[in-house]
Amino acid sequence: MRKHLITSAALLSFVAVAGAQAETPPLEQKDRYKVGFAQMESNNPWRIAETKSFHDTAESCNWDLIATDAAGSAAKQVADVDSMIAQGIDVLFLPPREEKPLLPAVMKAQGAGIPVFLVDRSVDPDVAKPGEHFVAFLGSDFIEQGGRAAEWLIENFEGDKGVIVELEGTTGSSPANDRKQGFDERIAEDDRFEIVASQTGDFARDMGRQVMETLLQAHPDVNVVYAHNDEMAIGAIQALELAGRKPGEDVTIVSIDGTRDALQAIIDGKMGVTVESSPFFGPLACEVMQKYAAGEEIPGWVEVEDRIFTADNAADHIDEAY
Ligand code: GZL
Repeated sequence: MRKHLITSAALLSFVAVAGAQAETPPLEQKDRYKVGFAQMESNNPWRIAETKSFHDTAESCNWDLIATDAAGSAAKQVADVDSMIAQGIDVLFLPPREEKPLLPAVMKAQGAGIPVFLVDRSVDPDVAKPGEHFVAFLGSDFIEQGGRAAEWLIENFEGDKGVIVELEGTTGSSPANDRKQGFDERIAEDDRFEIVASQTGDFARDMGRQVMETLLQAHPDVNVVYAHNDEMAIGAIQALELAGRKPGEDVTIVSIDGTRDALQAIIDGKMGVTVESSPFFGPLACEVMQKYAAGEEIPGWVEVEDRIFTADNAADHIDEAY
């Protein structure tokens, strides 16, 4: 804890200095750019699809791309950014694994005169501001995603009593914080539902399965699972079937992302809905970076619009899924 406090104190003083730079560093227009993409992990289809999206965009956007993988460690993700700064990148695209631990990476890049774009997740909004500490956040409205999952459940659940187990994403990450807030606030408006347990599965399939197995023991009457992402939802389906339950018949599964396995689970009648959270950030990153280099004003939040996949349309979209 003491180390953390030192970091926080050091960080706050650094922010005070960095905060003095009201503007984010400029990006000069040039033929080729040395671009850093510091990925947090590659343990699920979503992460793999996002990283591929950046590699697939590099040549068409004149990027010499330096892409790293922190294997699920926020500390290593910070170290990866340090290394990119030392290599003299022109611009940094960062999906911060957790809101607070990645603040030093944002501040160091800013302090080194490197414009930072946060993709797919953000950092602590009480400390770092768009247009001041980073150029912009490119990503979805996670609160709305959680709210849409709850709305689908309210509209489509036919029972009198919904006993909900919630599988949360990575602790301290902006999607986990906001998807919880959005769902919990909206579902509270319908008194048929009660969230009896809420626990992190770290956005991972196997941990989602393990947590579901444990919560099923404690709450055998569960008939709804809300997972913050499809990987954990698929893991929960595995746990439920191993316990003799019938997902889609005696348990309603609601989730977020839109992966191929989730769309297949919807087609198979095991999952009710998945709210899209697209991983394909490469083209958007290119477009926004080019506008910034051209001196255009970039909004602090470049919002990605999300579709919703149900039994009505899953088969129409599975071929484009990842
Ligand atoms: C959302 C992204 C989340 C996905 C998960 O933008 O941060 O992280 O929803 C992924 O599947 O692990």
